[in-house]
Amino acid sequence: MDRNLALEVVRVTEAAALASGRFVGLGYRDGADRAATEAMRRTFGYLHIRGRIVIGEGERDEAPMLYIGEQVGDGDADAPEIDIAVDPLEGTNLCANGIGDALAVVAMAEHGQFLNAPDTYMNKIAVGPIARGAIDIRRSATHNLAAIAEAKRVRVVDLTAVILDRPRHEALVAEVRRAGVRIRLISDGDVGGAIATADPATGIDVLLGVGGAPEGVLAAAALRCFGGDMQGTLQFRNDEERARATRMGISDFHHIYGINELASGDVMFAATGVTDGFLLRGVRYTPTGAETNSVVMRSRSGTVRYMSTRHHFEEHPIYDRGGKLR
Ligand code: VTB
Repeated sequence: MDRNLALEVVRVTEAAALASGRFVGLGYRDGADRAATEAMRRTFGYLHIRGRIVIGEGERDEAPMLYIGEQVGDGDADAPEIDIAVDPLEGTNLCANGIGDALAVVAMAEHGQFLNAPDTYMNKIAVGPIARGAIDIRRSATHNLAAIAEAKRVRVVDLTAVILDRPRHEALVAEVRRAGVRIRLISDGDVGGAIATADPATGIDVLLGVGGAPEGVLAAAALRCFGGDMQGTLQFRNDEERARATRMGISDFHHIYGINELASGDVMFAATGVTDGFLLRGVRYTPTGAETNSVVMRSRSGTVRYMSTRHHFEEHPIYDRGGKLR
């Protein structure tokens, strides 16, 4: 994969953030998601790749755009074949309600390197670089928290965990509290929560709990670039989900996926903030355009670039609420 691709792909997440940023706090989930998805898809057309969506908006019959299997990019015969994982608007509710940490996210890898995760749940544990190697999802949260604290040379009570605020996490939250660990309960957006573990400035040490499996692959791609660590196990709610997983090539329903099985090889990751978050500022519209804040990374080099971009709408397309370019 050409390393310049990482710098190109940020245009795609910027476009999605600029489009969905118009919907912040409007309470209109579908509009926000559609705007992000349309802008992202259109911008992919400018990339010199033969891209295939492997993690996307859903299966072909349920998603009009960026569905699993969709081809994106300029499609030139000499363009590299790339697998792409997207979440045009991670945290649709966050955007619709004007809450922090809504992100536009893309990860790319050479063909076959991402787990083709079915749209089921995944139990996850994610940490930043200092605690790499200290986690074991087979063990209790209490055990993991002690191991993470030891790796980070802090007391267990100095740690902060991020957990999705869901009834299914009642026992987990109680256990973490018993350990004395502080908790940031988040309403949505566990990709952002996982990424936050990699940056000491966020004060977040670990993500625990069950979220979407596709989001798990995106988080793993980001943590590969940061040098963090993650493990996940799929969780199925019913036989239909099991059947879907089987169709996607999964045979061992109890497999523990390490970070390199979720996202292997040379991985690129880009995210742009839609609303202000742990790591990134949200979109700001200005008299002449807008400003976005993104992170772009590659696993091979471990380079992490934070990028502030000033967009001029007179020179370049305006992204309005319809997600249309004018
Ligand atoms: C998480 C989170 C997403 O879904 O994966 C979560 O990252 C899991 O699903 O932002 P439930 O909402 O069913 O718990 C989101 O909240 C929405 O896609």
